[in-house]
Amino acid sequence: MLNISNHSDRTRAALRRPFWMAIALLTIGCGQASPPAQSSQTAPASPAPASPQVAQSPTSSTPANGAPLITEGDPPAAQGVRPVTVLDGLERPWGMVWLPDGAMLVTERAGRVRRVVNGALEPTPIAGVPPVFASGQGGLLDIALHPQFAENQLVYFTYADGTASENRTRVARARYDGTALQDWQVIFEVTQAKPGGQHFGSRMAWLPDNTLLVSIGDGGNPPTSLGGEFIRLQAQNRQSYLGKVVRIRDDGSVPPDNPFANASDTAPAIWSYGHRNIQGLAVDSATNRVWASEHGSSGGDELNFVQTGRNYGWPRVTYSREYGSGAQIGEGESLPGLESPKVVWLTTVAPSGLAVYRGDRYPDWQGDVFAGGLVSQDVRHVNLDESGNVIGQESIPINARVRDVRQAPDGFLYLLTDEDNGKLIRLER
Ligand SMILES: [Ca+2]
Repeated sequence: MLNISNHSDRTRAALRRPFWMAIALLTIGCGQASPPAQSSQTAPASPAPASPQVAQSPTSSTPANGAPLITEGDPPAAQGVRPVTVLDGLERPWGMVWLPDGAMLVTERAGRVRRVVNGALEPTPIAGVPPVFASGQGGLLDIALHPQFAENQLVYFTYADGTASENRTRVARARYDGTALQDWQVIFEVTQAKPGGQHFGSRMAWLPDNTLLVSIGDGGNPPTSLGGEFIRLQAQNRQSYLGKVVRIRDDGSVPPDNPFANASDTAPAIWSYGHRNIQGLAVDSATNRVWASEHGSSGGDELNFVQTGRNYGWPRVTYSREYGSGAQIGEGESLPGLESPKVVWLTTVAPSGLAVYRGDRYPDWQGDVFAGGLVSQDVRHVNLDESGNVIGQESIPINARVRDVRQAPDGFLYLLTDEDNGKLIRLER
């Protein structure tokens, strides 16, 4: 875990205070903080240059209107939460779903789908997965069931396809007949091929109208380039699917009410843009709000409230810095017309996996967001009020890289750890 001893005395003092008081002290106004230069994704942050201010009282405004909660170091640790290991033996698991019969399907990045029955991992992977580009951050990634899976047995996957020099994120669906995956069908893919093994995204989340949101990464860090410029600039190119959330129908076609469906200069599946690399995406089943956790460059990871047609800024605005040099990226931290995050984590979390809790196992967590952290090796519990405003956060330490966080049909939150011997973990209280 990153150590709070690296932070300023004021921040450290804040972290010793009771939870809500600490949150108030760690909440600072939009645009008033400058992130410290950081030397690498895993390096501890430098002391915060900002003066913590007392937070505004939560308001009834929509979550689009609040200033970000900007945090540095570890939030206060949650009390009374027990991570219980259900099983291990998963090699770099990435995503998971629960079937109507209670069994689970879990993806492994190398290109396998594993089944869990009665809490036990079956030794033989599910047949029917084509080869994937399993290198770097690429491989077999997310998995989702069609909302009418019980009738149509359709399972959706995201994955990296191609070679080290030409690859892209794809979305496919296949029919799970109870034994194997049949009729694997690619329904969407990023138009441009890119080189390297970085920033594929990719998470999926269904909207209530049975359209599918899919997050696509920006293609990679400098010096990864496309067309003679850094590929990350594609996140602002509305003719590219890199650095976007796309919205498609269940067959991959473009819904006619997409925000840019009729704009001749915009790729029609784009739903939101200006994203670096979203690996956590969840729809609140009660409010239909869409939340996404996004990797920043060095420092400055984000939790965003994502709305149709909006520009989330990357790489024009960000709280994160260049790896190595710590140089500013783009034009600053925020600009008019570009959406600011709801939470900024100046100390790297490397967020992956996201759930908005709507179960009955933890009544006081209703409607809150839970974000897995690869580098922070925890789950960030972001406390939201009924209007979706961020009113605090705490850390649930896991002591392993957390790749995915999901609410199961049994009402518990489950995690996958990103390890060669990865675990399925249930959070109990
Ligand atoms: Ca952003």
